[in-house]
Order: sequence, then C-alpha cells, then structure tokens
Amino acid sequence: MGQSFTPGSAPDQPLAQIAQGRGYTYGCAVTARLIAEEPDFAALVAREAGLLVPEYEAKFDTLQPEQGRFDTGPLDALLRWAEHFRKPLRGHALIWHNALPDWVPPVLAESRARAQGVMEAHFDHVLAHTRERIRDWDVVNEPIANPPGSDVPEPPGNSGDLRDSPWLRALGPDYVAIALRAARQRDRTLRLTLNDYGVEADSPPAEEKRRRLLRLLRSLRDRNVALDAVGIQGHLQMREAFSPAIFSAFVKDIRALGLQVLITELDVREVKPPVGDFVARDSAVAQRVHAFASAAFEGGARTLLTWGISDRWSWLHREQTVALDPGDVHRGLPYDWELNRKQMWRALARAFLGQGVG
Ligand code: 9MR
Repeated sequence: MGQSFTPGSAPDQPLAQIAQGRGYTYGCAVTARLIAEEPDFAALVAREAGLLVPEYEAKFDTLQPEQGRFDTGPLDALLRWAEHFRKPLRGHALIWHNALPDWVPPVLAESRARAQGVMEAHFDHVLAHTRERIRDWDVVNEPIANPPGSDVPEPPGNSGDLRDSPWLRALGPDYVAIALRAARQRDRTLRLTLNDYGVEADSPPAEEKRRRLLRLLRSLRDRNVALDAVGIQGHLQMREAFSPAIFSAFVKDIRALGLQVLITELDVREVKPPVGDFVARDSAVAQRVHAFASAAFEGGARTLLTWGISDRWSWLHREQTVALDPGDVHRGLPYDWELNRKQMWRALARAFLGQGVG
C-alpha cells in the first residue's frame, strides 16, 4: 500500500485553509482515543481540519451509560484538544435509534411520560454542560426510514416515513418535533441540525428517501418547529449512480425551506471487489467526491466534514458489513493507510476552489 500521490495542481495548504479562503469550512470526525494515542492522526487533524465532530464521545451510550450517571470525560478531553487548536466542535448526536445504552429502550417503553423525561434529563445535562463550547448539535440523527430497495431495509410493518426507533415507539412521529423544541427551549441560539444518510444517489430508494426527508422538513416548518440545518451524511458508494443535477437540486430544495445544509460524514465505499490498481481506484473515488462536493456547494452547502481523515482508522474497514475482503480496505478518505495524500484530497481542494476535477 505504498503508493503516494503528489498533489500537483492543487495548492499545498491545509484543506481547512483552502476551504476557508473561499468561505467554506472543512472538518472531520475524530475520537478521543486516536487523539491521545496516535500522534500521526492528531498531527494530521491539527493541520487539515477547521472543524471537528466526535465519532463516539457525544453519543447517548457514552454520555449517559447508566440512567442519571453522566460521563462527559471523553467528550471533555476532545473539547480541550479542540480548544487548544481553536477548532470548533459540533455535537453528534442527541437522539438516535443507535448507540443507546441497554437501559434506555425498556425505560422509554414504560410510558410516554417516562420517555419524555429521559429525553429532557439528557438534554438538561448535556446541553448545559456543552453550552459554552458546542454551538451546533445533531439533535435528531437518521430519523427517516429506508425505503424498499435500500441496503438495510426497514423491518416489515413500518409503513411511515420515519424509521423504527425506541423514540418513535414511545413518543410517536412527533418525537422529532419534541426533541427539536426541547433543544431550542434549553438554548435559544444553538444551531439545531437534523442529520441523515442515503439521500445522495441517483436511485429509486434514494429518491424516495429524499421525498420523505423533504416531507418531514416541510411538516416541521408548517408547525413552526425550530430547526436550523440539515446534515447530509454523504457515505457515498461507488456502485451507486450519482447525478450532480439531482443532488444539487435537492440541496436547493432544503435551502428553499430556510435551512442550512452541511455535508457531515463524507467517505466512499468502493465496489466489492475493487477494480484496478490504487491509482485507478483513487481516481474513481476522487471523481465521485469532486462531483458530489461540487454539487453540494452549487446547491448552497458551505460546510463539509469527512468521517475520519485516513483509511487507516476508518469505520469502513472496522465494520464487517461494509468492509472489503481481508487484506484490502476502502480508499474512501483524503489520506491512505500510510497517511499519504490521495487524489481525494486534491478533489476536495479543487471543489472548495470551484475548480474542475483537473
Ligand atoms: O463510525 C462510527 C462507528 O465506529 C460506531 O461503531 C457507530 C455506532 O456508534 O457509529 C459510526 O458512526 C456513524 C455515525 O454516528 C452516524 N452515521 C453513520 C456513521 C457510520 O456508521
């Protein structure tokens, strides 16, 4: 895996600076463990990223492992590091069907009042604790149900636009509005973001998921529910078709509702098995990333984060359901396993600069 890439026609500045020079923000997901134990990772992030998001440390299971016992230690460690480098950190994620500690689902199932109490207690503690330092939170993560034909379809019986979740079961479809209102009530100027995935591709399930998301956003607006931004995760897959025109129109549809759009978790899954040598693979990934980021910016997105920064520590090879066969890893982030810049880095730089893929 030793092939390195010379940035060539892109400036040799950190992505954060390149982005900032054009009024954009580039950031990436980090973990407290990597920051503490992998100096190469920390140095790379310190140089390249202008914004951070914790990969685990602000999830429910980390923050409140037992009812009423909060542990902000890992998040505080990240916040200290971020502050040392003067990088803002966004929060991810308050309400999600995943990363819930075992105690949560049964308590939510007891009664509506209990469920609302759990939500409020979590928000009370977490939002008060992070108020000075986190100004943008994914309040609701992945609320939209995966339409038929998706990789991970919904369990049968779920017919609505919203994904099956202990929160949905306990509070009904209004749980999204309840969470957003509860967050706004506790912090008037916090940026409230709703984050989801699977809305990028040019495919029938992605098209249906875009429709579902827009329906939710319109119903929130019609009911005057506080919401400031939509996070589009951007876990791209090379096997899917991508249409810049369709995607930028979707971003514009969200913007037309008065909402900001962020790309929150960009990375790329290659085809399985990947085709060609590293140069060919990296070129295919770079072209897709350039098309995606440029379409997002054309639609009005101003912030883009990658989910990690180097293939070496990416969830794409840790998670069995998405990993390539042993001995190979997805080359879906700006830096490779040996921390060499890849063509994807240059594709992002050129998209920030408003240049063609080159
Ligand atoms: O990358 C994260 C992985 O290591 C965790 O095990 C998992 C559960 O907490 O979450 C992953 O991050 C997900 C993110 O929080 C939401 N969007 C999808 C991401 C990749 O699965």
